[in-house]
Amino acid sequence: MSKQLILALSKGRILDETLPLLADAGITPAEDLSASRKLLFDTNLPDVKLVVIRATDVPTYVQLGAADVGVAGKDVLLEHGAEGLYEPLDLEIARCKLMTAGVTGAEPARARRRVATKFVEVARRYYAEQGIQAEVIKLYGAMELAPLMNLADEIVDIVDTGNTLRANGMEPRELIAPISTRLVVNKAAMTMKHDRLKPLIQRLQEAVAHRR
Ligand code: PRT
Ligand code: MG
Repeated sequence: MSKQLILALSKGRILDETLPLLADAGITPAEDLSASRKLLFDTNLPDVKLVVIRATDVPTYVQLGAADVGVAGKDVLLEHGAEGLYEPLDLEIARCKLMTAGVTGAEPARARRRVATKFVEVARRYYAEQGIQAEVIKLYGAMELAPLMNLADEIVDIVDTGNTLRANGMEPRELIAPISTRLVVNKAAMTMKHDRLKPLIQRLQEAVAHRR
């Protein structure tokens, strides 16, 4: 295994908040990420490279060792599973909540509940733990539409301000998990590249603490 470090960053809303933390830890991209169509970037450090990928792909890259380190939302990690990954640090950015939600004022269906979500594993686990029979329906976006269209009784989705739910006649119901962005590390890399990873994690931890 080479001593090069590859960091997998989630594109989308997490990226803008990740870059200042990385900068504080001494890592800056060699070019403007948003101005480029590239996916693999050099940094100021010759042995550190960045890949900028779909948030949902980050755990896969790190788990399989294509990247040593990743930055991903806890929601994505809960859905993907933690096998082969260490989660040494909460970056405390992009905070939100994984919640159930339903049509405002409507009673949750008592019998078998139809639940639309992109978080099918999280939803299955949650309803099973609650002892609620649920039929989980996989969607890739616009979960808020599902109850309005009578596709589902409830959704499992990310809630921040609740504005998206309200705008669609829905309300949050139960909290499944508080969410923030986490640093994940490939388990083998943590051992093999410990002398490179330990100071990086340390510096990121200081950057996070500094922001509190
Ligand atoms: O594009 P892709 O399908 O991969 O993901 P995405 O566009 O849903 O999300 P992206 O890439 O912009 O960011 C994803 C990560 O940001 C998530 O994995 C979370 O960890 C984190 N995060 C933090 C959020 C939010 N806040 C958030 N508010 N991800 C999504 N939202 C969405 C939510 O899906 C809902 O549509 O915002 C809406 C709710 O916001 P409120 O304020 O109206 O409640
Ligand atoms: Mg997106």
